[in-house]
Amino acid sequence: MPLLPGSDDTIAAISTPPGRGAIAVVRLTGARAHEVVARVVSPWRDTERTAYLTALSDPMTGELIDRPLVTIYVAPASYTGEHMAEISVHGGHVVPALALAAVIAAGARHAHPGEFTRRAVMNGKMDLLQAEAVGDIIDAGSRAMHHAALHQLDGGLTRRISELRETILELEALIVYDIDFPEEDDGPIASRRIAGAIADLAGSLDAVLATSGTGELIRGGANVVIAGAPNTGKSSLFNALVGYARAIVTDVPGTTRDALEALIDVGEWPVRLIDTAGIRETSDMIERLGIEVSERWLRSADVVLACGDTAETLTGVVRQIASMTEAPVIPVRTKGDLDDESVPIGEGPPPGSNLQLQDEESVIHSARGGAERRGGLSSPNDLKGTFERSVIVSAHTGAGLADLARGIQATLSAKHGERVQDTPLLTRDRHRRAVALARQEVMEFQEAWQNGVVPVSIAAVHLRAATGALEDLIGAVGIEQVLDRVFSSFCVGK
Ligand SMILES: Nc1nc2c(ncn2[C@@H]2O[C@H](COP(=O)(O)OP(=O)(O)OP(=O)(O)O)[C@@H](O)[C@H]2O)c(=O)[nH]1
Ligand SMILES: [Mg+2]
Repeated sequence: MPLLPGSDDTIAAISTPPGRGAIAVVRLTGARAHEVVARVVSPWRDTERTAYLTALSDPMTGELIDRPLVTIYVAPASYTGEHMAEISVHGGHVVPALALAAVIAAGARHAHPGEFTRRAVMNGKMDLLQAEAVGDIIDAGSRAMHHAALHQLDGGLTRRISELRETILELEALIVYDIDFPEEDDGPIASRRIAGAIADLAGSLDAVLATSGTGELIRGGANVVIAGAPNTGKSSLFNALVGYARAIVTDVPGTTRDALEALIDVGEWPVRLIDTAGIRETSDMIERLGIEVSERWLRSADVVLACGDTAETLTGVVRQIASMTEAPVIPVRTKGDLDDESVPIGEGPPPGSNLQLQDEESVIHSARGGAERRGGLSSPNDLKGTFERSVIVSAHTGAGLADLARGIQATLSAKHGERVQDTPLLTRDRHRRAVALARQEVMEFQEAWQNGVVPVSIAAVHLRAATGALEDLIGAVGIEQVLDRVFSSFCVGK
């Protein structure tokens, strides 16, 4: 039975990225997928899940297009749950396009974005969270995101959300029992049990909600902003960490105007590294706009690398930057190769050790002197903590870069807690909003139930809404399953 209007039509798409490549895959799904392929290939074989070599021709002209491998899948044992076919043709710009045109001419239509996975959801092959995980695996820019997405595809988050949903349904059953047997001896016990169940539920919802910070950080990467005065080697440091010459580097102060971003995968926490325009007073309008962008990034930073190219200037730079951001600041002394006391590669102190004790003392001293600040660090001791993380680097020799990468990871772990592998994470705003809504509804139920202003059966509407929010999150939850559960907690004969 088609679940969507028109979902019984057969769709086709090139499933591999465009451009040169050894192979490209044209994929079809729908009731007539096999029929369509049989019209364009010869020989045609209906052997399931066995790739075979055949000839693909234009169904109108009979002209040979390629010699592809064809694999067919018989419903429901396929990705979408429908009849499917995959035609593996040679890659490049021409053959895949001709192959797609051939299957369209033979009766398929062009697929919409995500339509294969959408059909998989509609046919119960996966839920919404798993469908999102498919997208996340494809888009993963880091091992951490890949790992989280794989866990989600495996059903990790679905199981956790389903458990929460079960708990709400159990609470609802308890309420129904309380309504039906108010005169029972264990009436007050039931009330205590209900209060306990609500508290447990709120705690569990909070625990899941608490993963959203980590989840969204892993998905988007932590914003690590490189900031400082012009010409201090920020873009050079950015390029050295990214691994290629992404940003323009010159000896002219004010080179970087707009902020540049790159995702780097240097440890547990994926990092979105941001190179910004050097901060200074300027009459150049474009540069000033760039500085405003730097200031915006500083406000949304998770960690800031405050760069100064001499020990003397670094102190002032750190204080200035700290006044512009709430994020932890790592002081970075750049161009370490120009400094006799710089740390050669491989001989640096272990990560986290104090590389700049002298500067730390001087900062504490000057901070006591009452420097003008607009927030950020609030006491000299905060600056002390900041300088404990300081690092000397050279973009030219690579010295200190590994220490800096470790320092960034350690700062993120200190801020967000150590990552626990294989715990389901809320990685999207949609997830967070759904669980937050469920929590709010549970709290509203508690209030209504405690106040006793409305009958409990009416207050329980909030529990239904909480369950609904979690069901929307998972998607594709069979309505029978919900109804079964609700009616199983009703009394016989009611
Ligand atoms: N010796 C040495 N020179 C460096 C190093 N890093 C950068 N430089 C030089 O410092 C100058 C400025 O480098 P940039 O990376 O453009 O500096 P920036 O901070 O991005 O400058 P703006 O974008 O203008 O704010 C260039 O001439 C670089 O070659 C380094 O590690 N060692
Ligand atoms: Mg620059």
